[in-house]
Amino acid sequence: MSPLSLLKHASGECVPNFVGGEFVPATGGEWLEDLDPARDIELARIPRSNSSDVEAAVRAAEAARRGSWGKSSNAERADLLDAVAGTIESRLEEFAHLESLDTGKPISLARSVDIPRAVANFRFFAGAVRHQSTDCHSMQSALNYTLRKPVGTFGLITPWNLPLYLLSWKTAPALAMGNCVVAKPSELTPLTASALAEIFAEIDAPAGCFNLVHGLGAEVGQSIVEHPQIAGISFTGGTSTGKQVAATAAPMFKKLSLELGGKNPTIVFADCDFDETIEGVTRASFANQGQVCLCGSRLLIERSIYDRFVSAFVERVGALHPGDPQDDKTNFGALISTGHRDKVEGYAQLAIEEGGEVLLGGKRPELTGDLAAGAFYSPTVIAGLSPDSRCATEEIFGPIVTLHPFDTEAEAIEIANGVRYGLAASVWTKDLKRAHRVSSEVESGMVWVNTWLLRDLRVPFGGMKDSGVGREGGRHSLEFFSESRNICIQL
Ligand code: TXE
Repeated sequence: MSPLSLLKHASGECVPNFVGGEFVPATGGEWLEDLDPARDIELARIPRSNSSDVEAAVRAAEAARRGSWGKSSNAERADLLDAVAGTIESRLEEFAHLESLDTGKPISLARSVDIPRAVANFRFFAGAVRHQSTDCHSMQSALNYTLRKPVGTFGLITPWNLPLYLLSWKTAPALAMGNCVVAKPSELTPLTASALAEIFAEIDAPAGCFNLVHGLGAEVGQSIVEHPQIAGISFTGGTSTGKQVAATAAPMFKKLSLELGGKNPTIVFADCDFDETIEGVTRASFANQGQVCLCGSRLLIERSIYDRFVSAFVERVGALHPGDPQDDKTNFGALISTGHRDKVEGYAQLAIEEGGEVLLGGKRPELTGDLAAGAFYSPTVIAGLSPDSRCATEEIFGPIVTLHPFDTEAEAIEIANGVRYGLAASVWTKDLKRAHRVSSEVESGMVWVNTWLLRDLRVPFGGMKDSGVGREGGRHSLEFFSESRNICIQL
């Protein structure tokens, strides 16, 4: 494969599915348009697959499980994942280009975060399974040992904000543990998943261990979740979709991991390191145009530094300028689609109706040329809203943050916990005891102190309340993607 073939999809060609090690068109012959959100023009066409295509992918996966893949050793699978990692890494620039085109994110972000983290995910789970150990419990009269067996074929359903990164976060542990997968990326960002399929083909991965079916969530996604031979679903996406996935999968007793939305609090105390906090909070608020489920969209600030903090924050955010995602210097890209931009814009309007004051942004930037039609929205800072207003409690998933002063630690915790979500939080303070106290009281799957999005791949990743069920990461992923089997031997 020449390096440039990864980019061929970005020229209006119809991207194929990948089933049983072959690139195949969808059986129905229908297709969907995949757009460049920065220009609102067609990038590629993807198959609008249907349940027959899902059926073919599941059959291919089940055949692989009965074949050589089902008999592979941990070391062989680890080698495969390392080969995937190495090949992506050698094409990092093309992957970054493709991801930036498809999502509208700045290429500098795709190059420094999305693609390197996808590489790291494959490498990490290669190492984890290569060095895996299992439990042994000895009794006086017997010995127990616990094996971890593959579960079967998993459906992996992923969203549009971090396409390759999140797909690799599921694919790597699923394959490491000897399962097969049928992946369905978001129909809005299908390209790097197809590029990943090309890598599996290029390195001669056993046919059928990794299958990719493109299409709409309500059609392909739903068919995957409903399929009786899909043993488990790992889903990342919106909370309402997650509810539907759970309602379909739970009565079939499928293994289920749901990583859903967030409305994450960023809690700034007066004793924080001011400059570092401004920098960290800006990133936590607006990374990937605020389209990361971990972004802190509610900024709670201790009243004694509120005015000083807000003016420094607004000045710092003002240095983010929406621009061409493909330009190396751009620090703020496009949103995922004009439809999503309209939703974000609707929330800015709602904020004004709810009594909020727009301190920065609140409008579309004026871009010229082919970017004029793009899905851009300026980074937006809103003050004066009640913490229980709709804008401060509903997930917007875009570049809008709301600011809320607080007087006491207890009040900050009460505001932080006053939403239906519980995914991530960050706490900014130099007081170590306070950091421990607040982190322990905030209802959240993850809390960062004086930092944000610092990831160790071994730690549990996931949320509570409406932010989801289950944890990914390290042994949590290895356990989710396997069944434990205890064997007790009488001595
Ligand atoms: O997510 P969807 P969307 C949030 C965010 C965003 C909202 C909607 O609030 O505005 O979700 O985004 C597939 N059965 N997050 O519309 O629809 C779909 O094709 C099976 C948070 O993209 O949940 C896609 O592959 N699958 C999030 C995936 O589900 C179905 C990141 C996610 O799409 C399906 C992205 C169905 N019935 C959005 N319907 C995060 N937490 O990271 C859709 N899909």
